[in-house]
Amino acid sequence: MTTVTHFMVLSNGQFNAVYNALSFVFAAMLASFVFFLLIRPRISQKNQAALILTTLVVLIAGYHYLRIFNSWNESFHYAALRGDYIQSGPPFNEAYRYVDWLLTVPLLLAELVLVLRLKWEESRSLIIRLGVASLFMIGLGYPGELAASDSTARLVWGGLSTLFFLYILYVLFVELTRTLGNQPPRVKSLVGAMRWILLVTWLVYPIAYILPRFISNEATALVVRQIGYSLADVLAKPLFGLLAVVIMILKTKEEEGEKALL
Ligand SMILES: *C/C=C(C)/C=C/C=C(C)/C=C/C1=C(C)CCCC1(C)C
Repeated sequence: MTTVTHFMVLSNGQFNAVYNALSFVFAAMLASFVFFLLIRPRISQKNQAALILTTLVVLIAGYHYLRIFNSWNESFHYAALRGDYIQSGPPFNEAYRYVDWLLTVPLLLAELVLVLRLKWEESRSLIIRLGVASLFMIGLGYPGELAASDSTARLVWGGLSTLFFLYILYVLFVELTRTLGNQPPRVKSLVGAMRWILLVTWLVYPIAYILPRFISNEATALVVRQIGYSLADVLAKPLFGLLAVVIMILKTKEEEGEKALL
């Protein structure tokens, strides 16, 4: 949580860049939520579990973006005489993001496993281990987020959190690969794409976490972080979900023949 305890000033451009980014992400979450609901009848019964997860993820994230957006608007006020924005309301609350991740990250990982429709014992073991690791990754990151940006505490908590991040990557890129042998080629390449999107977009979060250490201007650091998180969230949730839906459609077609064409 970036609790700004002293007076911060944002230029017009800085304030609006974050305002527009947050508003855009809210729209993307809302639109993908409606899309996932509408596509439901075209997805077979066996693929519904993964579809429900992706629908919940964008619903939860959409709700939190609304709260983050409101918090942003409440904590800065336009100073007409100066032509910039002054931090004058309650502190901008970034705890919403951590609550959001605590719920959506295990769901996203379960979605990636469920979309493959492996044997239940295999899926269960993967989902439990990925879920527990993700709770540790986020839970351990949070105390560091509260610590000062140049503190050792931030590095230590961030480092512990990263160990669990590496474990998740190990499970996805080593263990999961072993189970991909039985998947049809098109599904294999889509799962490959999902894993790469996951890797590249999830790296944004630890980078944004450590960034304030290297950007000394507090306002710039805040703006860069918020825009970084916003972009990562659009790719990691709606876009990731869209790829999962394409896999579900392919699997539905496989079961029901061509009549299930989109
Ligand atoms: C939709 C939200 C997603 C996919 C959030 C993902 C968040 C992470 C991968 C966070 C990772 C962190 C570290 C690896 C170290 C520093 C602390 C965190 C929590 C930012």
